[in-house]
Amino acid sequence: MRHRGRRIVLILAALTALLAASAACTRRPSQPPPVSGGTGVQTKKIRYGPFNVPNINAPGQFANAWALPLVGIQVENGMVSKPVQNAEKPCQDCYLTGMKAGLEFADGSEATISRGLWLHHMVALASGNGKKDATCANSALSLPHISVMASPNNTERFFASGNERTPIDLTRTGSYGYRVNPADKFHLLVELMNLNTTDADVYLTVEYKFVNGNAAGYRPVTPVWLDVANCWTSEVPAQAGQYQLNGTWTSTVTGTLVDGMGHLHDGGTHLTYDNGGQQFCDTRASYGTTPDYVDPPGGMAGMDHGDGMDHGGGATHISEMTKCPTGSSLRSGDVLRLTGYYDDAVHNEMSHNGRLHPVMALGLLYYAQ
Ligand SMILES: [Cu+2]
Repeated sequence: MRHRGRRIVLILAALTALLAASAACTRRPSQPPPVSGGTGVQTKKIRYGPFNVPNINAPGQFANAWALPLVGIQVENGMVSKPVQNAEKPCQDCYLTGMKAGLEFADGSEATISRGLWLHHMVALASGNGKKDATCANSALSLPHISVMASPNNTERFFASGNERTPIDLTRTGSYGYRVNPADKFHLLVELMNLNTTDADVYLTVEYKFVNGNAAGYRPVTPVWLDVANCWTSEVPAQAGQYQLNGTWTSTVTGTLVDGMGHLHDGGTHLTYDNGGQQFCDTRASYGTTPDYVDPPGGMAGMDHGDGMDHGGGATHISEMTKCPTGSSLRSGDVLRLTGYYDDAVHNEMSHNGRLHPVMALGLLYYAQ
């Protein structure tokens, strides 16, 4: 109890910092004009930012720094974690049929691991009528929602990406999309990492595919977020050896799976979902499948290997996660469980100054009725 006063002071200080950070975030006009697709599907890539990412020797800047020690996590150097309120929408009255995140420099070239930059992760939330977060709506406290000054009862997480940049495609089995209404507002949570010895200015990009509201035959999906530290930081301390991380949720949703993904950090091998013990998805991690996800041989100029950061030359990092098969059904009352599998004998976990980086096990499933 004697820590309570100090904790409240910390929380107040963090909320003040968060408000200041949110006010500093500005909207940016989109760069390219919409491109028409053959079937009424349009593509629009929006650039968000710029975000200044501190160098590997500078302290990280976290909007929710106060919350991390409560779950045994410390803020690392070379990282920025920032909420963006009222982020630009690709369309006003439409269905989003696909989304893919990216990270780029001002000149449009990709900011990749091979250049020392990590799209650690991003989360997109939508506020508006009927936008109730399936898995956090009944939670007394939901940190992702607080971060963008919203409530899980009017705001839901509808897209997320890690560094592996898994694309979401809601048209795998038919004409489905994520509904966007004119009054809805988008928000982002962005966490980036820089392993160079100089600060970097980068832009988060999201390539949206969408059909306008009057497109015939499209039906809405409900996003279901599952997470080992759900409604909280999403990150948990890493462990040594072989271990599993679990998250469960009793469904309030009935529908059929039209797309699904999982996200792990380095050290992860695969992530499964089951419904009442019946496995319906096993998403597998691949490492270093393109040169963008491999540390350059002998390291790169400016990348610091001298202080225990385990990113030596040639190390590979998660570059792909396979998608869930479609078609499984979910009913209200079913118990949905996610399990993330880690094994540091198979793939190294990230560490800095001898401390393991926190890990994640999370995913998004999209259900249609
Ligand atoms: Cu992550």
